Amino acid sequence: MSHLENFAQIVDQAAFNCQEIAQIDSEGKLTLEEAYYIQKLSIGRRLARGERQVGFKMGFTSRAKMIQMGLSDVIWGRLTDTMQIEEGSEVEVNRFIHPRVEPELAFLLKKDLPAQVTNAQALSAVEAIAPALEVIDSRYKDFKFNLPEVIADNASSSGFVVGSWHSPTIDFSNLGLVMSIDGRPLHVGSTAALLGHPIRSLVAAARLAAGAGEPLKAGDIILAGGATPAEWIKSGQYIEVEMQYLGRAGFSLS
Ligand code: 0L1
Ligand code: MG
Repeated sequence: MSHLENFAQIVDQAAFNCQEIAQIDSEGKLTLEEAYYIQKLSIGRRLARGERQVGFKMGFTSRAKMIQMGLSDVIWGRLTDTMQIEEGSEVEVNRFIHPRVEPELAFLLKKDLPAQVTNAQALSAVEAIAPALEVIDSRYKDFKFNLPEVIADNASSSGFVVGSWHSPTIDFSNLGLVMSIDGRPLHVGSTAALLGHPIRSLVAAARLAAGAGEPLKAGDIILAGGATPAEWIKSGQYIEVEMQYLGRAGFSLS
């Protein structure tokens, strides 16, 4: 087994067993290319166990966060069917290590997308949009990682909830949203936080997924990125996002 396969096994087993791990690259030797290869191998292990890939997640799509992290591009990860949490349902907290949640906009595609598309071409491939929540649950101890490490760890993605799908014909460039826990509003934001317009996140997803040899396909779900800071969550809470015109998406943790 190569050292990259070994790293993929370590992050996959951490996710599978809900057990935190030490950083795999504390000396900062991994390249971004190697990190994405580890992610691919690690998700490949899930697919080999029978999971199905249903789409992609985009990360660090807030320009402020990108600049703060010294990044020049967004990051991405893969979504599988077992990561999806049914809207309104209850999930056990022991399915996670130290979960946090962030509000997102989700896209559902009706057409395949090649690597290079304009905003208008990306929009024409969108079947529907929905309010969503992403559960991020870094497998690393104390949520501490460098950039290649978080990429190798599927960009911290662990779960997601999607609300009702709506036609993308409304202007979704600047929809207000509120994320609340147990009815208490914690973060207020806008879809404009996603690269200035969420469609740019989909354009970036098309470029990055095709660049990795896995172009976006009809039926894929794309999470466009966190629109506010993420919030820690714990057992007994009900977590919800309400988005202007699109309604709510939520789940509870038991
Ligand atoms: O925006 C994102 O979904 C990035 C998540 C990776 C970083 C983190 O775990 O905070
Ligand atoms: Mg996210």
